[in-house]
Amino acid sequence: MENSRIHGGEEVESIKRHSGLNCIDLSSRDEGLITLDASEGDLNHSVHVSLSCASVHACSCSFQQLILFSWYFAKQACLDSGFFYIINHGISQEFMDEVFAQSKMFFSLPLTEKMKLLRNEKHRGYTPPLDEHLDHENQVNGDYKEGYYIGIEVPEDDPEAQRPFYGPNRWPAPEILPGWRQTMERYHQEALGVAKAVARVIALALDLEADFFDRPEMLGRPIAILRLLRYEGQVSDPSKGIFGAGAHSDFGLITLLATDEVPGLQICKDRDAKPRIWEDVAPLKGAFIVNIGDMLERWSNCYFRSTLHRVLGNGQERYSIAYFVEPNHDCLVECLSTCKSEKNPPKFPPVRCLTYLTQRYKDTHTDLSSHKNSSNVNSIHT
Ligand SMILES: O=C(O)CCC(=O)C(=O)O
Ligand SMILES: [Fe+2]
Repeated sequence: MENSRIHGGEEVESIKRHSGLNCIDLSSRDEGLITLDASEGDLNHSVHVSLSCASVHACSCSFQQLILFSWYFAKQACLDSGFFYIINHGISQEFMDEVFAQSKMFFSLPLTEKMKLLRNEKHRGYTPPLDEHLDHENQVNGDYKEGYYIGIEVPEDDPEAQRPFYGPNRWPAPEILPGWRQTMERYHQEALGVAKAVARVIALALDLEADFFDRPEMLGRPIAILRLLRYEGQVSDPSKGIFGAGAHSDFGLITLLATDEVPGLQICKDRDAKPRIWEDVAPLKGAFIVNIGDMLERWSNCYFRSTLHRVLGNGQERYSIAYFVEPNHDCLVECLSTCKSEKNPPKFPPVRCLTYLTQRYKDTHTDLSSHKNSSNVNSIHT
């Protein structure tokens, strides 16, 4: 079903219900086998992919003839929309439920408590509503969501702690939220394992060695940022520039997104289309929604596209957990040898990860000094 929104006599966007995303099943990652389950359901495809091997091993399953196409499916997921689900990723449902429960407990604290943990210049801690403003062209205010950033924990006395995006995290006091820190640290670690597994599939899909992204300057010592999110139960109105999260693409290599059962996420496969067509991405219990970030678009010379997405509030409170995966500060993000040719020269100049990421955070986040009197936060909570 499709419907359109008319703004000033001009059709500005069109909503197409239900984007059928590809689904990759990671359950065989320790077996060294690649199998393909071509079952069809709500999801377009379900693919079993080995992540622990660089090449296709013999496959004893009855779908042998389909093995040849397995990378095609992995690749297809990236080419189709830059978004796909992964299931059987190894993080248990019980643990995911616990992370969501702890996230809810944090956000239900009084605003004054949360503001004590306001994000710092290293992007650690609480981000109040409107702190992020993702789409300056179409949003009147910022995003109607609050968040909490947790990065790689680097102790103060470690020289690496001096680097941007590294250092100690901000943690709620254990008397207020017992076990919170332990839960988030464990999730951070487990999510990084899943991200590395997905990065191996992506490397293979780009005709690279499977461990290409495992190198120290990449995901060996990554900038990986966990972000808890809560959308207040507000109804978005694109015609008035009100969004839960404005249209954007993520900055890094990939993002792993876990959501509750409340819908709201939409993708737009062609950012230049007029009108833009937005497709709903349905929540899928137990799955991560994976999307490709802008650095991977640059690495792959636009072969894999980072897809525009946004969140529309429908009046229900909504929780999600994003895990943003970026390489090390010093990583030079430059066109991969497998993605360029004489006829297809690099479309972007090389850029250092830190330079790029710093700029993107600056472009999308409020100046920290504006929170000094925090009147913009209070005004939307009264
Ligand atoms: O909450 C969601 O579903 C999406 C969040 C998102 O896109 C982001 O934080 O970059
Ligand atoms: Fe995003």
